[in-house]
Amino acid sequence: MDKIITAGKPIRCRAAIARKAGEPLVIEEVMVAPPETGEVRIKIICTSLCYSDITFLKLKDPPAFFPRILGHESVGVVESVGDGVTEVAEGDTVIPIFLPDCAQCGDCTSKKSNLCSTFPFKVSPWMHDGSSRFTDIKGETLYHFLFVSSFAEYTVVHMANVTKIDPVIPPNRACLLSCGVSTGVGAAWRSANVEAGSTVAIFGLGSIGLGVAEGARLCGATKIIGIDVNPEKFEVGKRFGVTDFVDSRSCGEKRLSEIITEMTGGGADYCFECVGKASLVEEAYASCRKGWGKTVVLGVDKPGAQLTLSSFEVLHRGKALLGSLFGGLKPKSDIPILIKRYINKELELDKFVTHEVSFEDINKAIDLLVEGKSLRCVVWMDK
Ligand code: CXF
Ligand code: ZN
Repeated sequence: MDKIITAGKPIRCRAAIARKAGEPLVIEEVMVAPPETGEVRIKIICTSLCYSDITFLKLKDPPAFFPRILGHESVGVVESVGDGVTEVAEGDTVIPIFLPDCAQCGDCTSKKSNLCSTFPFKVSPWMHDGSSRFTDIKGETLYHFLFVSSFAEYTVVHMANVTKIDPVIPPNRACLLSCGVSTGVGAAWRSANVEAGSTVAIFGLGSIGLGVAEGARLCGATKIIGIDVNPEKFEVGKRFGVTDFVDSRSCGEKRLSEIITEMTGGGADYCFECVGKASLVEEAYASCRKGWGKTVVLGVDKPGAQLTLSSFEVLHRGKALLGSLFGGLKPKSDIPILIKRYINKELELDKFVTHEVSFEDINKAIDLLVEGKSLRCVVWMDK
């Protein structure tokens, strides 16, 4: 059969649209415009759910926008490329990643940063040029999400947000590397640079916290303390290398940081805040070792949330506090390394996938995550 030529023309396909805050996604036919200069159109193979999709579905006001195509953890195949695209070609397997990497600016060429200056990361409802490639069947514009919008059979992504990968990794594992798991693993590996023999404290054992545990285990940490409000998380955590557990609701008179300081003989070498709560960042900072302790912030708090740290403590304790988007990973150079480590059976991705559903059941995947029943639910577009 002759191949249907789609390049250069709009594609009509299905997408799961967030029409109203807090309501189930609606699968509808949409039009996906061809890629503009520097962009690619991608046929999504599978996508997984990250908690940020839920956060932006539940929010009523900006930075939430409706109608919108959510989704930002995925893998796909390039269907067509826009002008000037040389890095990938039709048929290549790619991972769209919310954090841009132009590979050329002063930040992208520096080992010290993963924050691109040419295409600064922002929580925007548009492509980088301020426009959309999606319309619904009535011609109404649909908003993008985190430069990815993977809850669709086809999406358009700028090359700064695309990493070409070796298709040897199965798609239902590759998609995990787009956000949550990479963020956790990267935070231990790149942001903190955890050394063998270190002590680590992880505040919040959701997928990101468990990703940190996996990264810390890979780096050779010997004591990995998991802290969570739900004691059942310890059993889950053990499978990810968590060696000790603190139930943050049963600290009695003591502050969490007193308990961690006692357990580590003076404070953990590395603390990771994976919940998104300013008071927990303060507790994590108080839990890390004077002189060399490092606290890494991964959780996303409410807009405007402020930290309160004693200036005296900051001066006298000599600790570091670091923010970490995408775990400090540089998408184009670090994701291929993580894939090699998965293929070499070092990085364990399989244990993060607790459920798999077909696209028609995407709302089930949302419910599983909201109810705390899944770590990662993979949604197959074509099964
Ligand atoms: C997050 C990172 C911080 C802003 C919102 C989205 N990334 C992915 O989940
Ligand atoms: Zn995410």
